[in-house]
Amino acid sequence: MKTDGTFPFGQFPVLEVDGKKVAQTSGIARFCGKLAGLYPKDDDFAAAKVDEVLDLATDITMKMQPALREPDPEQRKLKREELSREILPRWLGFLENLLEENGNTGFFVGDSLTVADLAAWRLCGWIRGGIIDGIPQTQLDAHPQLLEHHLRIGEIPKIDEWMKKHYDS
Ligand SMILES: N[C@@H](CCC(=O)N[C@@H](CS)C(=O)NCC(=O)O)C(=O)O
Repeated sequence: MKTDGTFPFGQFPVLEVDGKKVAQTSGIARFCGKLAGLYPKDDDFAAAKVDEVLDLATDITMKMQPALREPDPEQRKLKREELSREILPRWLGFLENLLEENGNTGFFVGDSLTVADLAAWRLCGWIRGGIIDGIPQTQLDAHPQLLEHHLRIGEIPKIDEWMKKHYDS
């Protein structure tokens, strides 16, 4: 199927670099991470662990879609209750496990910031931001390390600055 070329697969996100486009969240995140020094360069296993978090974040977003896109109000309410009670606790728990498995360094991979931390931070910010009806701002409270990670990453000065510029105005 041909699209008009604006969105190669008819989906967000798309990144345009020097007039050329690249789609798919993980590929874009890896590209940006490499440019910014936030993706492992010489350690293929660490790189795979970053990819694991990027793809898990995408999986969680996909798990949320049926409840987010349900058109019938009654069904939507039921689906969002299930999302908050069962689906999110299970999948956010997997993210929390990864933080523990990395030895509670405060980061998902190794002992410094990578695009894996940024992906999880923004996913959690969306989930606990109070903008999704039926998903409470306390959704992360059952995952204390993930919540702590989310709050701490958000306090990194450059990230705080970026949020103020893009979200608070
Ligand atoms: N595999 C893609 C999935 C992207 C995706 O599902 N994008 C959604 C928004 S979150 C979209 O643009 N869907 C088309 C639509 O809503 O019409 C990725 O990871 O980037």
